[in-house]
Amino acid sequence: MSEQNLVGSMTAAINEAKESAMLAIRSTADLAGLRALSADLNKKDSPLNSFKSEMGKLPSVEDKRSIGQLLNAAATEIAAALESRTREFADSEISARIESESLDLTELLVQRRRGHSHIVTQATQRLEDVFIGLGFQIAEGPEVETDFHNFEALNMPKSHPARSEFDTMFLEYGEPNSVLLRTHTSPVQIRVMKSWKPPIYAIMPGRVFRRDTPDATHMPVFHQIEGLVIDRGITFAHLAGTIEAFTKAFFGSEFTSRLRPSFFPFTEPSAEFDIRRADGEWIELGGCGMVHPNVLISGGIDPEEFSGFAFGFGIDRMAKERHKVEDIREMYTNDLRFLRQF
Ligand code: FA5
Repeated sequence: MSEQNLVGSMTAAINEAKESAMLAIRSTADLAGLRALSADLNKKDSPLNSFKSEMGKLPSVEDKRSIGQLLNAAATEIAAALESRTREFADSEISARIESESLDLTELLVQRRRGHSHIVTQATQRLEDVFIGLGFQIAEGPEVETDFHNFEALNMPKSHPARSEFDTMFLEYGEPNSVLLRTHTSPVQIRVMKSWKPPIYAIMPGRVFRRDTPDATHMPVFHQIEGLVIDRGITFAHLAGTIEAFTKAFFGSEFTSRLRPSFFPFTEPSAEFDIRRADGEWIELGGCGMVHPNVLISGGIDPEEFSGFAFGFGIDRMAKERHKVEDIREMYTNDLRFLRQF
């Protein structure tokens, strides 16, 4: 082959090798493939590198130089293509990783519905706030009570007819009929009198139990709030004034209340406390009266020195009236559609 032909065919072969290298670079699918291709292209016996030894066959210096320049240009072009393809893969791999590792935080933007206190708990807290505002302190007593605290100390000895009004649930514990689920919050009066010294201004909210058949205004388990004031010179006027202030604060100024004569063994005189609804109907909310001297004595307080008043209201009925709920049982069906309204 003449020298001219040799240069011509080497030039064509170098260009072909370069084009096929460029094509291979463009068709690699990922960074690992590109790295393997780069290693192949840089091998000593790769098509382009093998021309470096072929070059020696060229007799003239000019031809060696021109083929050498062609090889260098091809190597530079291939190196540049490898580098730019490497960067392309690296960029898209980073984007893919960012995409796969990113956290979807959109759910945090969705407002979760928060739960809230039950309508009766809300009423209890509001009652506590009203009475704390009037200068009262909160006390609590046990739900499982003794016959002594629930009846005896409240001026209801075993033979007393008023006991039958409280349909009592007794526990099989100790002497028969000596331990029970408290039928009202009044036993807490005795516990407070025994452990605090007058002057006493206390409220005692809690759960009570009676064998009542459920209906629109009755539940076998319900809530009461007891009030007890013991001080020097306390009269029925203080009781009436306190109830009036409480009614306005709890139900609003449009509600009116009345006290009607009644009977409780632990108060003398006694009254029933009613409020008047917008439809004109009177609703009984609780009992009240001046603490009976026998009860003061049971609590270790001298009736000659101190006098006081007490009251016990049904919290469930108050919540029912405040929110105009038709039937008290609705408050305990656990129907979220009902509960979410309050
Ligand atoms: C008593 O329980 C007395 N201890 C109240 C008292 C305290 C009087 C201090 C004097 C001094 P009575 O049984 O009436 O009283 O109940 C008081 C209130 O509890 C009732 O007016 C009513 O609002 C509520 N209540 C009574 N039974 C139920 C029931 N089964 N379900 C829901 N609320 C009830």
